[in-house]
Amino acid sequence: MTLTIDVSQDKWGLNEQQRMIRDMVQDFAVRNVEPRSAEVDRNSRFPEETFKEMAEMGIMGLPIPEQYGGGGADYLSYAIAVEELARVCGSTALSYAAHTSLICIPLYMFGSEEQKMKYLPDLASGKVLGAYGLTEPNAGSDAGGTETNAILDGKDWVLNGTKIFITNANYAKTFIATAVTEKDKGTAGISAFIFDKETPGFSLGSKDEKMGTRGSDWGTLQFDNMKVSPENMLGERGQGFKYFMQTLDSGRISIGAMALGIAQGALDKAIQYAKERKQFGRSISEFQAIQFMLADMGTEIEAARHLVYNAARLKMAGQSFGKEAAMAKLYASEAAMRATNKAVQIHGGYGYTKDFPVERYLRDAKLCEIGEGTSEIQRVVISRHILK
Ligand code: COS
Repeated sequence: MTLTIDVSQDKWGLNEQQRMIRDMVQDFAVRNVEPRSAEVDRNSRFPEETFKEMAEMGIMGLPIPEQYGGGGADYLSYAIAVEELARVCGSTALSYAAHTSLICIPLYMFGSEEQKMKYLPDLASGKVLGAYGLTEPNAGSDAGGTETNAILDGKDWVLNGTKIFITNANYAKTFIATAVTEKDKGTAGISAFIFDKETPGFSLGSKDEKMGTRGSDWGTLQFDNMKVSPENMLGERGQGFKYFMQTLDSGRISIGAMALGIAQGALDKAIQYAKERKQFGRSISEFQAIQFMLADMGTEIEAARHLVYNAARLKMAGQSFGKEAAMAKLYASEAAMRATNKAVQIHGGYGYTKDFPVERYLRDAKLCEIGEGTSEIQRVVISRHILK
């Protein structure tokens, strides 16, 4: 039997378009994103200029079909774009992922044709930024415990409540948020609404100081008798919880990709430092203690990449992928914590300073164990699938 090797595929089985997108985003990340990464972290500054550049590149709605203003690429290409951005700047990767997979994707998946035509072209082209409101002061892991309510007043819905920790809140123009429309129906009484920043009754609340991903904006959404017309309900009444759960299934692939990129970036920096740093008359990369740390990091990163790419491929093939997405996010984010911790250790005292980027990678990696469902929630999701 002869084994044929498809020369258009590389080690990760990427096709020509996926490799082209990877190379393009990698080049952009190194040239434009990395030079800003330490400053945006230090000043908690959302890099608006980077997002304008990414809009010009056409990657803000990468997995959305071109007819709606998107890039028409597949989900793996999008995950790779997140990975390459995270390799140099976790903040940029997070805001990018939130915009694309938490706003563009649910609008595309659940929106009516009118809603898609109204909102997607501006969002997917990156002309405007989007934000997604699920989390509340009393509804974090228990997303079904949503307290924001929507009451029918004539033909309009009137929303009251608060959403917290919302990525891109202060820079977004279009929002999607959940609210309880039927109190006695549990999660089946939750609906989702699309609205604009200028909607009367909507305001932005205070902004908490973050530990990591400090260049990625987040904020509080406040609804005080915010009136939303019935045409702005996303999809069907009472389906909001399920829409958001499905949105998070996809979103978790991108947080896995973000963790993978952070881990890879930390390994890149650790290898460079280990080769340059001399102690006891030789490069520290010649010491087995350092080599073993690098070997563990490399092994876990490859395992994480297999999980993330596999989850993306299952989604693309139209197969069930919720378990695999949760596994990819869980493993990649915990591997990123181990890898970034080792990268700081390899840098020694210098790693503990702001003069080297690895301490930022460690702080950014922590987000991946919490955002879009904590590691504990991923284990709940995985075990439910396994026991089903
Ligand atoms: N896709 C489609 N439907 C889903 C689903 C999914 N991934 N997950 C749950 N559902 C459906 C269930 O099938 C159920 O429908 P029926 O009532 O018709 O049977 C309904 O949604 C309620 O599901 P369930 O009973 O499992 O809800 P729980 O309250 O137990 O919550 C978890 C389940 C814990 C998994 C959910 O609350 C969760 O993911 N929490 C984390 C939230 C999170 O990630 N927050 C971070 C936001 S950052 S943007």
